[in-house]
Amino acid sequence: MELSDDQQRGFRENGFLIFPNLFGEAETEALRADLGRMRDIESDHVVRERTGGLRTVFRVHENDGPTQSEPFHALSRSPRLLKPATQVLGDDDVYIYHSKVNTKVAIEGTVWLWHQDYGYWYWDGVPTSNMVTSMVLLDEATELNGCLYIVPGSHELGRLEPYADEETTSYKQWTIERERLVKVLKESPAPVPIVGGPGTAVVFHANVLHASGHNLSPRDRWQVYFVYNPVANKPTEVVNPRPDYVRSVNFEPIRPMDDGAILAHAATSA
Ligand SMILES: O=C(O)CCC(=O)C(=O)O
Repeated sequence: MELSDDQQRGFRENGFLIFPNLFGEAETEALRADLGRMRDIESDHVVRERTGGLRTVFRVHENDGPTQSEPFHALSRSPRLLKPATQVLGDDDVYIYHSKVNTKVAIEGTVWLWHQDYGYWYWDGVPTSNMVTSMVLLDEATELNGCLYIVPGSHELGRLEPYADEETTSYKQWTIERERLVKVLKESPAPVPIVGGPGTAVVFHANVLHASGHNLSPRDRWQVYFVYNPVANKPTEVVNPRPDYVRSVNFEPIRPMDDGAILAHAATSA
C-alpha cells in the first residue's frame, strides 16, 4: 500500500495519518480471539489496573516469549502497516522496537497521560525521533470509551522533557509538567480523537503529543501498537536498560509477510 503524495505531505504536516477500516472484520476477530487466549497469562509482560482488569499485554510481535502470538506477529509484518511506516521513515530496514495491546476494559480502564513517546525512548538511548507507531483498533473506539487523542502538528515541537508519574495509574507513565502542557495545548490545534470501527489504523510520529481518557462506557476498547524503528537508529548502550519486552534488542530488519497471513495464522493457532 503506497502512500500518495498528499498523504505523505499530511504526515509531514500533522505527524499522523488515519486509515479507516484498513483491516477486515475476520482479521480483527482473529486478533481478538488470540488476545482472549493471552489475558490470563501471569508474566511481567502483562500489566493490570489497580482494580485487577487487564491493562496492557507487551511484546505480541514475536514468535517466542510468554505473549507470543502468530496472528499479531503476522499483523506487525502486514504490508498494510509496514509499507506506510517505511515510507514515512524513509528507510526499508526497520525492526520492531516495541509492541503492546492496550485493553482499556469497560468502566475500569484508566487514563494514558499526555506524552510524546520519544520523550522516554530518548532515555533508552535511541539517537533520533525518526520512529513511528502504527496502531490498529481491535474494536470500536469512541470518545466515551477512552479513544486516543492526537495533537496535530505537535511533532514539530521537538522533544519536551518528561517526568515520571507513578501515582495516577498502576503503570508508571512519562508525562509533561502541567504548566508547560497547558501552554502547549492552548497554543496547538484541537486534539483529534482517533475514533472508528475495528480495523481502522493510524500511524504517528514519535514526537506527536497524545493521550487518552478513562473508559466510562460498558464496552472494552482494545488497540494494538507496533513501533517501527530504522535499524540505523537503534539505541546506543545505556546504564540500566529497560527490559527487552518494552525495548526490543532484536535488531533484525523485518520483511513484509503475505497480506493474507493474519487469517492463515489465526487458522493454524486456533
Ligand atoms: O492506549 C492508549 O490509549 C494510549 C497508549 C499510549 O499512548 C502509549 O502506550 O504510549
